[in-house]
Amino acid sequence: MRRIRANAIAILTVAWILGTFYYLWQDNKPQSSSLSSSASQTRGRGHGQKVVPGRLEIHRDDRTIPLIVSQPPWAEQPGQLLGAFDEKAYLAGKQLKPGDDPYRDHAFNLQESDRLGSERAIRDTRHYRCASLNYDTDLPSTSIIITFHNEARSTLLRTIKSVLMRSPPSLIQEIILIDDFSSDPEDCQLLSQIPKVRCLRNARREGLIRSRVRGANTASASILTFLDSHCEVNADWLQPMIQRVKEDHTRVVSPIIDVISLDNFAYLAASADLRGGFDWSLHFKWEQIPIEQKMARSDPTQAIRTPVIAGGIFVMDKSWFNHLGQYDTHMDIWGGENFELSFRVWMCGGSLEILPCSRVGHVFRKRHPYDFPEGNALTYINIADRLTLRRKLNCKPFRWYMENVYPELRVPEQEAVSSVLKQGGLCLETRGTDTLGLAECRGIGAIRPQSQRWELIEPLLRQQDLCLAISAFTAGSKVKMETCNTKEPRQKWKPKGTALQHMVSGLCLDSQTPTGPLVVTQCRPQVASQSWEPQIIT
Ligand code: UD2
Ligand code: MN
Repeated sequence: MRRIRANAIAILTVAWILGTFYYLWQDNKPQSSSLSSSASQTRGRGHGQKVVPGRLEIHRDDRTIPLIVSQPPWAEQPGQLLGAFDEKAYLAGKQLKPGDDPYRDHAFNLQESDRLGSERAIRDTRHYRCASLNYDTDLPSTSIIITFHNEARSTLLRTIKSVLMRSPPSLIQEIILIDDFSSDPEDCQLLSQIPKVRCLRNARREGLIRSRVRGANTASASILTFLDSHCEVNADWLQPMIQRVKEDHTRVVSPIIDVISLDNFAYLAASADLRGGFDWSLHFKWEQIPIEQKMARSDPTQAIRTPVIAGGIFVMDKSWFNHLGQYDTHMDIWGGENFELSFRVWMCGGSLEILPCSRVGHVFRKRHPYDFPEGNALTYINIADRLTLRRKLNCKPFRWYMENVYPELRVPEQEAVSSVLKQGGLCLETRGTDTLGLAECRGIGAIRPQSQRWELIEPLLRQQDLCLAISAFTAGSKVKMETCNTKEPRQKWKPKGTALQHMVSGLCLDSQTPTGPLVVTQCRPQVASQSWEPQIIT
């Protein structure tokens, strides 16, 4: 009897383990576009200065549309989309040999991409409210520009096919491929057989910047759409972008860039709360939308202002692209052009947006799969022509950009040394964000507590991302800490002797009673409760 029970338990245990494995395997299958409950992916590079760290927060968003996007009504016979092009022969023409490392040539799993085929259903990752938006029926058409250097056949074809299948045909004027001197010229020739596709081949390696300019110069539509050569566009990706550009031709818009796994090609939804940013080594990064903007967003379909774009996927009016001086064609191979264009767009009268109702998947890789013939160090060349252009266009200075477009960016030159601010034997201290007070000075040197470390980077008095602010412009008002914003008048301070004066109200920081809340009062010279002696922390 005991043996029977033991056997039954063993059988049940084995069945349970097998069941769990089967479930996990199902979940990881690339065909399945559903997401694991939470995942995160970093992207980075091993190429010296051109490392692109950044973080894409991938999450399961239960508010997305549960539909699977496969074929829209206009693509009832996908065969017709490709005309005389022989897909099978094209894909069979270049295949991974048994034993080859599937990551070697493209820095993604080629075997998995080839296995998937050129067409598949993916999850519609938009917020469900996106599906009920209406777009103008007379939207202008666009020229899609895709540059590639030794792209895998299956990923490139999937990019093209997803565009043809998931865009209203009337919006696609043409797809311009620029073959940036790939080793095999046949890819370009074969793909040109697809209706609407034109392929131009560079006579030497130019890099993606000059290749895109070449594509833009030959484009016949009034709107340009740039894509990388390993993308997969999602449902209704194009209409929101063209609509925004049609309404205002100075807008440059990009989609939310979803993640296609470089390992199993699963299509994963990226967070809708991110915008583009950078640090002072000019590394692009995804960052959270500032909290004030997030709070003000009542409509999840609304455009998100972004200081910079990732660079690969965007829609821009052609005449605006030309007016702004296209790209700096002295830039080689890869990198930096997204910053240069982003700054110029903002400073010369335009704007940059991410549109949450437009989603495009992209295979983010961890290394460049191609070489940099001249090396990848940035050599500084004469930029006189670009400076002349900026003057001609009457562009605003970079300071304007920092103050108005990206006030959250900290400026390293001004990165003041940290100090404690002493009054008598006590130190100015924060207790949460709402209360400030005087307390015994704690620790010495580098081990001073964060709550007693201050940086005066005029006009801000900061503690990391929080800044000292007055709550009202009248004497006796309390002070508090809030997210730094150089434009916020309540946060502007300057030293006045040993006092700290609020620039707009002219009032001074005052401790009144050592235990009471800190306030601002009329400035009075040499009053102990208004004296703040900085002592630098070494
Ligand atoms: C990101 C951008 C990319 C570009 C780059 C900075 C996205 C999704 N991607 O890097 O578009 O802005 O940042 O420069 O935002 N290519 C050529 N010739 C070359 C090298 C590359 O045609 O010499 C092609 C390449 O095949 C691809 C595109 O340019 O289609 C972008 O290159 P990438 O995919 O290596 O860049 P990525 O996505 O890491
Ligand atoms: Mn790419």
